[in-house]
Amino acid sequence: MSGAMYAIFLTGTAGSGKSLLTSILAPWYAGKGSAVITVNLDPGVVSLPYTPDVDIRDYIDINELMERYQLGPNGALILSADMIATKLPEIQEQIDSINPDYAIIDTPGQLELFAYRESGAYIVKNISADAKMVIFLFDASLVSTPSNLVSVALLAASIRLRLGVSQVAVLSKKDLVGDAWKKIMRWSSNRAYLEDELSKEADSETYLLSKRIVADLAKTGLTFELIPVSAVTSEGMVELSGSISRILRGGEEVED
Ligand SMILES: Nc1nc2c(ncn2[C@@H]2O[C@H](COP(=O)(O)OP(=O)(O)OP(=O)(O)O)[C@@H](O)[C@H]2O)c(=O)[nH]1
Ligand SMILES: [Mg+2]
Repeated sequence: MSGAMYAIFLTGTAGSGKSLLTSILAPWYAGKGSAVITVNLDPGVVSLPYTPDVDIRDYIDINELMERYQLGPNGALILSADMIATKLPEIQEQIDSINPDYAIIDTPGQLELFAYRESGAYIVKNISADAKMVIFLFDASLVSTPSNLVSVALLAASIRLRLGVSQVAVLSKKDLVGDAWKKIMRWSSNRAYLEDELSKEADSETYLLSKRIVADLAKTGLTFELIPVSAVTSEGMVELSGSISRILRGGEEVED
């Protein structure tokens, strides 16, 4: 063991499967002999499919915020998201005291609260780890049309710019969509095919815009090579952990 600590943030649209993937990534790495912890950064979550080793809810109580500041649920969510950054010292101290090889960090369901306000970018930038990366989940049930895929790809690119760390793109919930994942994979890996399918689906204005977006994403290297994964059947975990290793360890494949 090298002694390095790696931080992996799970991001994606609401309900895309961040928490469930967190719950299977941790035992996956543990099964390879790595020391791994889960970190919940969602102050508003009621129940989780795993027991977090470090939990922002120990420091931020959303019900108390609602009462103390007379806020509705959305106001409390915004305030709690903004408060996440102020709790970084406590979170960091807890992580350091465990000193794991991997910290799997589950982020709030409301992507825009985490990624577009200051707190999320602050946490990603300032958390202390030897290497950091983001897994962005493309929900297979959401990217069911070519233009939906382009919209979510644009969101992923925007998260890449906001958070400023390398990203692995996952097509989540593969088991839920029958064979449709194959078509999604073909759209995402073959630009000419995607453009052709876009031209059939969308009105001409949407088509031209989508085509420009796809071309620009490709040009800037902000492409999305999706890894199809199911957190229910564990399909795709070998490929996903391979991609994670390549990013975290700068290309070299290292035995755990
Ligand atoms: N069949 C199937 N269901 C999944 C998979 N991943 C997640 N789900 C289900 O999708 C729903 C949302 O999953 P979560 O893991 O809570 O998603 P999330 O991104 O953490 O959601 P929020 O934090 O609320 O935004 C749950 O009912 C999960 O059981 C998967 O790979 N396959
Ligand atoms: Mg969640």
